[in-house]
Amino acid sequence: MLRKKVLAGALSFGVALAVPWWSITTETTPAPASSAAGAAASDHEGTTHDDSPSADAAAPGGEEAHDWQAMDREMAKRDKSFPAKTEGKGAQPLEPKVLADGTKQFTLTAKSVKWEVEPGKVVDAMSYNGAVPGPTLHVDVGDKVEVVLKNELRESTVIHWHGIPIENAMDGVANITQDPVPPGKSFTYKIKAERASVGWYHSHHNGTEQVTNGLWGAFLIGDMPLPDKTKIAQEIPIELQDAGAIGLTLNGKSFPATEPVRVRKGDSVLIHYFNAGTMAHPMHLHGLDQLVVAKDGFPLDSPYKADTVLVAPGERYSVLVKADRPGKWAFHCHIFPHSEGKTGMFGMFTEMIVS
Ligand SMILES: [Cu+2]
Repeated sequence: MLRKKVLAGALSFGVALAVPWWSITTETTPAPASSAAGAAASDHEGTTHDDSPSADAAAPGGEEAHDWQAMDREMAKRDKSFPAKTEGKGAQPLEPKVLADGTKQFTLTAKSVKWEVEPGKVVDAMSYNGAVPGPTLHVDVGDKVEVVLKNELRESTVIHWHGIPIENAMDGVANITQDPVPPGKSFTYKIKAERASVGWYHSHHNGTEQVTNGLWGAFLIGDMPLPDKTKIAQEIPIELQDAGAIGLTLNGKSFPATEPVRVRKGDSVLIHYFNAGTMAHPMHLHGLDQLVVAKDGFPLDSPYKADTVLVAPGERYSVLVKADRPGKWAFHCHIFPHSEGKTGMFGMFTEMIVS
């Protein structure tokens, strides 16, 4: 309500442009709860308050203002609830069944699931084996691999192996390389793990819905060669989504239910970003350098440092982070409408905690 009034006021009288930038800054920036901030805001006492998230910031002439203290309280409550517990965890390693001839066999069952994206937000998702993202498959170079897709969805599906060298008939694109797998049926994909890869798998049937609703996962082959033969303490997938039932998430969860990356000081961690979503996300890590070592699983001849790595749909970037500064480092998509708003952090935000 207040927002509409404010906007109407600004449009009718053209006052907005007359408001000096510093007064806008004062009112839009959540101030620290200090006495100075309290004094600065004291001229707004007694004005109409609107605690709803739609209460807007700058009012023409500073006559009307929202309740910044309520805003701070709401933000703090949400931000400090991190890491919040939710049901279900995606992107977990899946052990293969080893067949008599040494073939590593995985079974991925496509099925509907109620998926808790953040506390209290449960969506109707599609999943492999009941989790979003689906299990992480990791095999060695030279392995013979079979993946049995069982379709328990109410519509047909297929699996495409993105970034994995493969025979055409196994490429998993409905009506291009195979018939769609109908509900109740299975299909076995045969893959020879030819070379080290940071690949992923996803539906290629009604992809707009099936992928954004949860049908994707990571598929790693071999080990990434690292500069100076760096020993890593952890290898972590960070799988991005921004649409469908799953929405703005890291590994299938929205802040405050995203999982922090916990690292011991001095350790190195290898992170693989995967973008299963519909737009590019600049992944920004505070305080620690990201050394980009591979693009789409291909090791770079000249790794480079960045603090923000833009990951477009379908892409993978592998970054090496040396945890040389202790602290709780914000780690988020730098498109703020994907990660931070007037109710606090949300969506694609987590922390790298170095201790
Ligand atoms: Cu983003």
